[in-house]
Amino acid sequence: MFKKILIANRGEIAIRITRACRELGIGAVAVFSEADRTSLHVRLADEAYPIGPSPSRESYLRIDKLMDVARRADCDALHPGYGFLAENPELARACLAAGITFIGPTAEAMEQMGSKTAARQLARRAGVPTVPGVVEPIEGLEKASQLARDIGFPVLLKAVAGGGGKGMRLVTGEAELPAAWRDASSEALNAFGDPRLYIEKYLDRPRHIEIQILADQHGHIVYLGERECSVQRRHQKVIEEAPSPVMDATLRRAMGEAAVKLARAGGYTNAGTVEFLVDAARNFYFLEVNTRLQVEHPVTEAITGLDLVKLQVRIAAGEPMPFVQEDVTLRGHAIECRLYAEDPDNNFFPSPGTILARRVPSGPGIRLDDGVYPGWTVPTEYDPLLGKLIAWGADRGEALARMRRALEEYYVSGIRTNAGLFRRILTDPEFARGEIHTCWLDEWLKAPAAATESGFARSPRAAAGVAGTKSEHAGGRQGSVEDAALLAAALWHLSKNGSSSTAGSAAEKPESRWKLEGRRAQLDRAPGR
Ligand code: MV4
Repeated sequence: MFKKILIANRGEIAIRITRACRELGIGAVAVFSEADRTSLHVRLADEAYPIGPSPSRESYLRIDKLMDVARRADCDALHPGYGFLAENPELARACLAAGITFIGPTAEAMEQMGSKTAARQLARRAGVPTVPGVVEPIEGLEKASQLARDIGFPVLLKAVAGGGGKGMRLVTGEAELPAAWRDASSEALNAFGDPRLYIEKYLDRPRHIEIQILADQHGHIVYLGERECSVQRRHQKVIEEAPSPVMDATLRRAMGEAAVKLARAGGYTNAGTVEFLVDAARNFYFLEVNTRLQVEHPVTEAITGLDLVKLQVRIAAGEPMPFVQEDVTLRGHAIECRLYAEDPDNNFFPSPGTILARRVPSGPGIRLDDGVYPGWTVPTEYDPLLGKLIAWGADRGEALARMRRALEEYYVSGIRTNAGLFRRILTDPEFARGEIHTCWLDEWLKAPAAATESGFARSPRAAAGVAGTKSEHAGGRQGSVEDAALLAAALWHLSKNGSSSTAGSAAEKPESRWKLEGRRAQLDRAPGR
């Protein structure tokens, strides 16, 4: 087993990896940029080394600096976490050259999966269903036009180097193709330095369901069930859960076995995720492979009882898989909310700043993986993810109820967070029924009236939070008797409980909560209701 692992990351995931190291009796070595000098991941590690200025280009993305620290600190392995260099084959190569074990797949496996067309070719060869379309980059507009007619509109243009929806364009008819082609390829060139595109049949409102796989270096590959990740905003996951509400044992086995087949064909090792689109008829189509530990891995851990990071480390050290597929049993249901320092009522604008106070939820079925503490300033330089709140329950209903309860306990002051948004989503009837797809959240956010109605069912304590910050409540609408009554009730609540923490449970975004109450009151007065 390794003696010391360099953790080439920051924030909650660096802490998650440090925890695995501790449990395995392995030293955890942190790195930090200037902006992260006082960050929690630095404090919790055994050793910590500076790697340069705050911009990630000059610190967390510098392979030379990471390798330098790994050598100086005498590390025998490196864990890349997610983001930054996690899927960069050059880091895996540099590790190999320095005699340091990269905790992840080989550079070759990462390269193959990095090209979306190469991954599609691999899937086709392995007999894994792909969306109808091409597996080679398209040469030019004329060729694209002919292919689009063959496939049949609507089609999607996608970037060969793609990811995150960049360089992707929906084309509903021939006439739109030239402009879409130009836009998509210049966007792809900008984002990835590679303008090449391919083309797929467009699926209407599919779900995003991904299979977690684990492969050791001795040819044993298992799948650890799926994660439903359809609740996304602009291609960013917001809520994930496991199992998927649409899954059954037959489909799970079919998708799991497809994922394993693909991994085997690609010579894949360590933890990975095979993403699929699933249509309304529950046909599944391979989308892409993520060659890293994912943000949402805890929901899989919650329902399998496995520790994915420890398994990654043990597999990288050459140990055989400690169990077989038949041993993998899924128990209960888990859901994860990504807590961000951002303002949902101001176009999700990042809200960095100093955290003044924080109350962490706990109790049955609750896990909080975060990387912050009161007095710490959320840096402006990086993704403003504060952490992840995970709820487990015996079934989906219990998991959702526990998540709602935990979100009410959660309180942060000094910065805005998206916790209030989760409180609203989690009371939405469609969400509660699991009727979600990849466009669901973007549409939900565009329909404030629907969100309002579904977002009403909240506790009296949440209402107290509304008045806890009185200044912004008017929000451009007329005051009313209802407002006055609500305000009085909330103030009474506050005075009775005294401390600001009581009001805090829902206080990050008072303005919208006022609007919610007000709109609901108006709806109640409307004729016919
Ligand atoms: C699609 C699709 C519909 N049809 N491909 C978006 C990002 C990229 N990874 C793949 N994406 C999609 N590909 C076909 N043929 C719809 C999406 C899509 C999506 C996929 C996963 C998660 C969220 C999404 C949001 C919008 C569109």
